[in-house]
Amino acid sequence: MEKDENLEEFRRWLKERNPGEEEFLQAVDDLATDVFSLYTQNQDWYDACVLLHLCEADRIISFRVCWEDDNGAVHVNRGWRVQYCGAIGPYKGGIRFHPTVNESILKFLAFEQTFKNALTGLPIGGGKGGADFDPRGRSDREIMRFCQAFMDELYRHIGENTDVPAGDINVGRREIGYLFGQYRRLANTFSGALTGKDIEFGGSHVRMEATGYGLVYFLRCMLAQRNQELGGQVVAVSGAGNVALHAAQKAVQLGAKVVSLSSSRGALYYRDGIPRELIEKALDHRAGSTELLTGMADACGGEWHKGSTPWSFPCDIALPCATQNELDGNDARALIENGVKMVAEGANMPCTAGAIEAFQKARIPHAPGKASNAGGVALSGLEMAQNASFTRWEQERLNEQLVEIMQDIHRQCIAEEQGEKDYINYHRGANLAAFRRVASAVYAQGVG
Ligand code: NDP
Ligand code: 2IT
Repeated sequence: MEKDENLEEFRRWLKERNPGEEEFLQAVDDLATDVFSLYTQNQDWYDACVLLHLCEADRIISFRVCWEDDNGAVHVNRGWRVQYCGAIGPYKGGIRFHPTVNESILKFLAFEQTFKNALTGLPIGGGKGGADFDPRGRSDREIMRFCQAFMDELYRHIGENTDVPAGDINVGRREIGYLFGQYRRLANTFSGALTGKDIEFGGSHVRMEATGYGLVYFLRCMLAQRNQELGGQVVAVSGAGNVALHAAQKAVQLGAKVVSLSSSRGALYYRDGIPRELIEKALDHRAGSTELLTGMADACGGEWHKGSTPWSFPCDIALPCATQNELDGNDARALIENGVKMVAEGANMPCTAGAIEAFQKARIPHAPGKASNAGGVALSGLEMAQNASFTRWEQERLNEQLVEIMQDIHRQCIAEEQGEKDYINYHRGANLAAFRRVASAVYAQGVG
């Protein structure tokens, strides 16, 4: 039996080849389950082992990051860049700084990114990077020195036509500024080798907002498909970072009631809806998420649920926007019991396989991150286009393009979905549409 002749054989092969890499196995399994028959039925792709090709990164660079804290103590961290698939364009994807970062997590993120980027329709390949660095409690100078030390190695592997990193967890505008400055000094070139830059040095309008706003634009398409509107819906959001706050802001602007936000230490719940001014003020905060949310709870009279997630609160729509596997089967069942009608992922792979199964069984439309959070990387693609043409586009035009891209991704999901009449399996739709584009590009460029 060939390893890609039968899904069970394929799974066994994959597991043996990537021992202990749970997140990577989860991400590949999720895609392979949906696309396996499409793959085996396409003789060209099958003969060229396209699926097996896509189970291996083009390359993984791992390196030492050595830096000095404010007291002169030296720290040694580990950094990575996973250049997963360059068949559609330069490697593209964020950088994450978090103590939990490891090769499995970055491989899963780079794998997801490859298919997400394909859905945007833009010429961008898939990559992801990061370090096992914990920025919590570090001074601004320490963050700067860490970013510089990280770039001391990374700079030789990236470039506007090679690999273009951006932000992810704990890497935002400030970190991208430090990373870009060090890249510019070392490479002695001013180019669009990173996205998410400050508007004053090559950044794009709407990039900061794009993931959260794009998520809500996608959600609006899902609701419209069912002849529903966002106005008046009760929305539970998790996380309190870039994606969560911009999603909350846009949802409230469009008339929804956002009843929760969360951090790694607990959840804020406010039944009457977190006031818009508080969400907007939060976008400028510099404190950690927990300090921010406990402060918000005091300011609006909301409840702080220490150690909890938002998934036990009643809501119509759930938007997990914090991190991978933050919503499991039990959480999904609690949400369903409490009346959830729709779920759209702002984070990458926030729902476990058990959660997805529970939503699908209950016929709750569930959008996977590779479709619903693609707005961020899409705007990054537009930042690359502006940098390459030495120009800057207006905010309104970029927002319209973001809306169109999210509508187009929604259309692609539906076009692929030939399931039941009354229920759209966005998961399968996104996987099929994305795989079709990546597999065609890999095949057309020859085995190698
Ligand atoms: P931020 O660093 O801005 O915010 C992350 C938020 O998630 C914080 O509130 C953080 O709380 C919380 N969080 C992090 N880890 C955990 C955890 N283990 N358990 C519970 N909460 C946690 O990151 P982003 O908003 O940029 O990213 C959030 C998600 O969205 C990630 O999955 C990322 O990959 C994805 N994403 C990001 C894009 C972007 O453009 N930034 C684009 C597409 C997807 P605390 O401070 O307590 O850790
Ligand atoms: O997960 C993601 O899509 C991101 N972190 C954004 C990637 C990018 O290159 O803008």
